[in-house]
Amino acid sequence: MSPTDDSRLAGLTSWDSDWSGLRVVVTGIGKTGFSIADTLAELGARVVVVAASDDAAAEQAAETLKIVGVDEVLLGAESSLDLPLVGGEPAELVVTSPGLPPAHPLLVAAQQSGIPIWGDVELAWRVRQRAGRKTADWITITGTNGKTTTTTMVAAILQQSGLQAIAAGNIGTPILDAIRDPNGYDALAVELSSFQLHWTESVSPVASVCLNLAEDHVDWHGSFEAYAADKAKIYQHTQKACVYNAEQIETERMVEAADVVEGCRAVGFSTGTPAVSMVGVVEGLLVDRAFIAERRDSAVELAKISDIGDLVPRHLVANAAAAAALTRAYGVAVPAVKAGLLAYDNGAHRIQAVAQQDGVLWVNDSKATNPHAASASLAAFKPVVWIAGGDAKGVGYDELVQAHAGRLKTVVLIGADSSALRAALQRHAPNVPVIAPDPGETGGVQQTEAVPNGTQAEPRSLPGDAVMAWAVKSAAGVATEGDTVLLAPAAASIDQFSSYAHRGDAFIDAVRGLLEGAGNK
Ligand code: UMA
Repeated sequence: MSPTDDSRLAGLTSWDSDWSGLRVVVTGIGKTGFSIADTLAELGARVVVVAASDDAAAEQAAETLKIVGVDEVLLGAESSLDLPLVGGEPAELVVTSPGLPPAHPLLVAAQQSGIPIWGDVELAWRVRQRAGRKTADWITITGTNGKTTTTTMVAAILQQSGLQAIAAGNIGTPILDAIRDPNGYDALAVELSSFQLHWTESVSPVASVCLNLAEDHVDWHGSFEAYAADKAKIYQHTQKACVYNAEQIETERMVEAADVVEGCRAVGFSTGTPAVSMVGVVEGLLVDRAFIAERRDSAVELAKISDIGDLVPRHLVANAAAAAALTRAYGVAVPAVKAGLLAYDNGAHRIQAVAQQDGVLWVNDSKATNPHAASASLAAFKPVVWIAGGDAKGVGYDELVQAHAGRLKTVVLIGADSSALRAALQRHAPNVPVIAPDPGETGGVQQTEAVPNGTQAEPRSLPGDAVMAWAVKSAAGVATEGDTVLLAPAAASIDQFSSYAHRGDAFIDAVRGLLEGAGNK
């Protein structure tokens, strides 16, 4: 069989199709690459994995993949550049991780040889149907900002409506893991990055949204136009509703140009009064003027904006309106939207908007006590003045800093010893300014260091309050309109505070104290 036998690939549209012996090269051995290779091995394909990484995690993943039936794993920067043979013959398909840009030599070689390239999302869509299991409906979400928040809200609303549903995709759980869950799901809230959309052709979501569009990832895509074109693919083949941002015309234009399923509607979301066929806001209420029969002259209340949280910044209102539009399009009943938005509020100290003044949003995510949790909140904002550090618990920060370097405007370090985080910043974000406590600036810090050996300080005598006041003041000195100051320490609090709640309260007190002081000037 020639490497370009498209008819075989065209027939691979379910888990139960004949994948056996298909010769596939998989790129990457991170979360995505692992899920792709594992899936293909289970399907009976012949798989060679290629990845630049050759650290302990990659070696471990390679060992596991060999055990589950992957033919070969080639690790290391040099071997990752060439397109390998599979069982001595040319590959019939490449399935790639999102981190590799299309200009990557291996992908260019595949294209030049006429070998099709899919992403994990394309593969997941094709294997989503499996005899004897539920087939989940997909609601797909992209946009430059707010994807993760909106995806989380969509999942919460779906769950509150009684459906088995989770958030998956770029948000962190590879979509192939969600697809292969033995219990199955009714619906998936799928966050898709522009990288994933680039390699996706067949996905046909029930409802889809591009939340907004701003310049991002130009290095990967080659140009802003190419990035925008990949974002626009979110709307392809949508079945019921293409949801667009009524406050950003580019997203409406994408919908107009999209090739959708007959009968699919364009539905807007807005943070203002909604026109017909929109979800928007009237007098502090989130209202639906799209999915009710009497939409020409009335609207139905879905939730109060205050249901989302105490202080709701505009972008969060927009995300909630989009999530409501997507889930209403799917047929979710009105009360589930309110219940979902209430459930979305994960409680105090978890991505909690504390104040918004002079265009700067102050967010408390003291509960982010490890890099993974901090990653989720960092992903929700840009640009970020990041207050971070604490008891690192021996974890590494390379991946976290690498993933979010592009969002960081300045980092303000707290914590008795934040050397691990500082080193990672030096390695992966060398141009991002780092502000660290200077002896004398935060009397409290010096006090701890001066505590005689073996003396156990009482929790409240820990220097946390003074450190936090210093950190907030330092952040205020660099934050300008449009920035978010985010406390997401990626570390435990016990070195300077009695608990993460104490650390969060210290942040809230310091922010309010500072802003009230500024307001009184
Ligand atoms: N690799 C190469 N050559 C390269 C680049 C990478 O071989 O040139 C290999 C690495 O050696 C490694 C693997 O590829 O083995 C890493 O793959 P990856 O970078 O695609 O990362 P994953 O661990 O698979 O995580 C990906 C997403 N990462 C990216 O898109 C960069 C995660 O989104 C996502 O959560 C995960 O899949 C599950 O779906 C992160 C992200 O930053 C959070 N996304 C960007 C964003 O949101 O802006 C798009």
